[in-house]
Amino acid sequence: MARGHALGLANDSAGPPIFAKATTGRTLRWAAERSQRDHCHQEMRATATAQLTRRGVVIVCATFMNRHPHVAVVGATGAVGIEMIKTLEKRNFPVGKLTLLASARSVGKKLKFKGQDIAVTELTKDSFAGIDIALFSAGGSISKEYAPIAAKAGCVVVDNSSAFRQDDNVPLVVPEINAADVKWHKGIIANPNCTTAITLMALYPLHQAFGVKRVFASSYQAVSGTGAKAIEELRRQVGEIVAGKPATKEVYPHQIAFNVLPHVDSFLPTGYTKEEMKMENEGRKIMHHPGFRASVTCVRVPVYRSHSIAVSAEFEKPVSVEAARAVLKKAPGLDVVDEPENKKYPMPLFTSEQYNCEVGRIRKDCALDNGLCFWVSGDQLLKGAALNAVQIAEELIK
Ligand code: NAP
Ligand code: 2RA
Repeated sequence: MARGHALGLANDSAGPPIFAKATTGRTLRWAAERSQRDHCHQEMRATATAQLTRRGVVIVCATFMNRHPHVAVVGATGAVGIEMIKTLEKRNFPVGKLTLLASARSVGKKLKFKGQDIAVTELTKDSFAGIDIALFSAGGSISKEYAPIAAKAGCVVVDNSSAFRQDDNVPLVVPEINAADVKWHKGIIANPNCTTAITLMALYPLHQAFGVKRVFASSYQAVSGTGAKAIEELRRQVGEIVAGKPATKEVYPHQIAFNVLPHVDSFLPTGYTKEEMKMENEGRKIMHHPGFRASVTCVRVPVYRSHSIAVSAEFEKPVSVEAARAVLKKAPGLDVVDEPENKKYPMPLFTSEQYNCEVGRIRKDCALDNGLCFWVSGDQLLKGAALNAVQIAEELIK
């Protein structure tokens, strides 16, 4: 079994269950620590948590992960899937074996991993036997159908789609913010929306220091956020227009080359789009901040890669530019690029293919009390998808 959940059982196969009489939190910690120290096979790591029942019995719940896991990428041929493969390699993730899955259309294709050609195979219900971690990036309907099957087969799923993000039984994780939530997964962990993740890389450290109440934001989202076909659409339309021909449309409802579309994802009865509501809904869950409010306008722009977001944030406490800058300079996964006098500010051209997000244009908001404006840019294929997923996988094997 690749992954084991056990109530009262804290070893990798059939060792003695750890039940202990306990009355204090100290005993609970002891039970969890002992389960890891004494009963784990060398090649396995356990995340153990202990719970005190009403009858004073400690129940240890342990989840085991192979330290050289067999990893599957579901949607391996897509814009995100390709980045997942590259990120696993670049970060030297200790992949024991790599399985690449996509639709029947891609069977026969080969993709490189660490200098080797790996053949893509078709995703089926039987694809997950023996797989420890599956990075899903093939759209919401595929995730809804196959992620529960994978989890049932003993695999931990890290899902890039929106299918499980609001499910109370599924942690939604940005490792720089709420890595500890990985621990309570029940087989599926959700990766957040890319625009939300990139915004929170700057907003969350400010929230910790000043307590965010609400944000007003506009996004400038790259076409690769819509997937491989949209990258091709922008390329094709640029060529057509430069050649004096009419732009042909397949992916977007309007021409995207030399245009901007105030339309990302589908419209809700409120007039907002689903994409726009993700900032509030997912932001609340990731930051553990149920009162967080966000009014967002999401815009698709003719940029190939990296999303940018203009944010006006209102805080509980007074915030100065200097104090905000000091906080942001220490934030993990974030670089402050803020020298407008030297024409230095974050731009998608420069954040593309970078792991870190960048924040700049930091200034007091002149229309909000305790308000701050900033501009954040980040590679949504990486921090908004592949990198974040691999970071979650790294948490799983810690
Ligand atoms: P994409 O470029 O269109 O790739 C889609 C992938 O899914 C391809 O590998 C495709 O395989 C596979 N697929 C489609 N239908 C399938 C099926 N029936 N069975 C198995 N595989 C199937 O899309 P993407 O941009 O990578 O996005 C994938 C997911 O990640 C979506 O849920 C998206 O919302 C999410 N996401 C994307 C981004 C981003 O910046 N792009 C950011 C965050 C989250 P074939 O090549 O064989 O068709
Ligand atoms: C977008 N948020 O940019 C999505 C990524 N799939 O459309």
